[in-house]
Amino acid sequence: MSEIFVGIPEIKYEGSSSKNPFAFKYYDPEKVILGKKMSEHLPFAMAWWHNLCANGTDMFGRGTADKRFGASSEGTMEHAKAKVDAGIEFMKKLGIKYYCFHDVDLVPEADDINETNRRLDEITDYILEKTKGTGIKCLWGTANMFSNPRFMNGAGSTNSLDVYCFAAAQVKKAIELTVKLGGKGYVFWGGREGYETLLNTKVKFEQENIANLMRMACDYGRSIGFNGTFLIEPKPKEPMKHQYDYDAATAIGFLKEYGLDKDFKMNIEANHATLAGHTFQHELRISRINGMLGSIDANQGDVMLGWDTDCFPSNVYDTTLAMYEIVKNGGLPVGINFDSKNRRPSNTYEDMFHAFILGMDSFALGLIKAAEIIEDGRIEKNIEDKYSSFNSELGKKVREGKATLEELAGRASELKAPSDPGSGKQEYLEGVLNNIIIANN
Ligand code: XLS
Ligand code: NI
Ligand code: NI
Repeated sequence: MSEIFVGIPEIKYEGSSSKNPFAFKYYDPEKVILGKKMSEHLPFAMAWWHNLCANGTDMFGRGTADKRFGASSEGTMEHAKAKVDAGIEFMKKLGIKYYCFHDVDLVPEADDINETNRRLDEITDYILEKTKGTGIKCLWGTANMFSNPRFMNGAGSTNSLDVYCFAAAQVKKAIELTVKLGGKGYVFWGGREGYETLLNTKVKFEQENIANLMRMACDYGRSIGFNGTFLIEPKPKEPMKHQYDYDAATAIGFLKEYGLDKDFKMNIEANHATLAGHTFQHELRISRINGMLGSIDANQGDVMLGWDTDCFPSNVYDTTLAMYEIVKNGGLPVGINFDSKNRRPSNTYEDMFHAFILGMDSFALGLIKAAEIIEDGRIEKNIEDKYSSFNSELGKKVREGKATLEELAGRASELKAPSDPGSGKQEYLEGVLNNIIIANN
């Protein structure tokens, strides 16, 4: 097979002083941080859809990037195979070991689901053949239950039993493919699972149907040997006005309500967090403290635009605080998927590589800085000190749930007025963070 990304070399680590546009400045896979190699801390994945399918088409104009990768036309099995060839060469050149996919990213969808499934079997055989001996595997798979017009009223939340059966069939096939490709996770992102108006919607009915679909997915997945993690990817809106998996807290509550919390964890996407009015770190923290942090979709939004722009992550403050949560979580059971796309005018093969170099370096630098926050200790010590009044005898009783209102009221009465709870020291702490992030690397 001939080279597709001609002239683009394997991307190597050269250090922060390198000016080579095709080199990593911070991502050094072999470097050991907090006792683990960077490559183990950062299980990076390529999103099939953004990298190999998206060509820059937007609501106002046609595509700007040629993603045929040598195939004579788009929407054919020849093109599907060219995408596999391109994807593998791309991952090899960057040293990326994982990819994520939707069923319809891999092949053009046929009018008959049986033919679509046959195409999926053919392409996944091809992927397995081409990745043999490379160490490249699937990170997670999913079914696209939002693009086809049949899902206009929802997939798991649809009003139509026929459509519900098609959602089930796609989930079944996508789990089978995920297992076949060695995937560690299976994702539900509920793009159409929500509503436009309550004037035509039975909310409880729809939520119960979604939960039943997820329960069937777990039962089926476990029955065919899927030992990985099922994931919900919360998003508050877009495409629907209101989506049921609004944010991590909402999705975790839903999983607990329907007894799915043992099989599922969260796949947190940075840009979805900001759409929900949260920081990325907030969503990671809420997931982590509930034992539900499974995977991340790495990208970033644009405050000036305000929609899911899926930009490649460049903000090192955000990646540092994200990696802090991930390190504190003991790593991620699944991994780090770049659910990110080039901006429309960045339309060359070189731009595809620059985007991943940016994203991988931003996370590598975030990891380095997160380790420094932990080793430096000032921020964590301040938090310990802030809550230290609970180390007293009475404080311990409260923590253990053994105190009574009478006893606490008795202490308040003795004190007459409480002591000053102490400064939050926010500006001091932000200065410490600056000091750590800006210090030389
Ligand atoms: C869309 C989502 C989607 C999921 C996978 O906003 O991020 O790309 O990650 O269906
Ligand atoms: Ni995503
Ligand atoms: Ni998204």
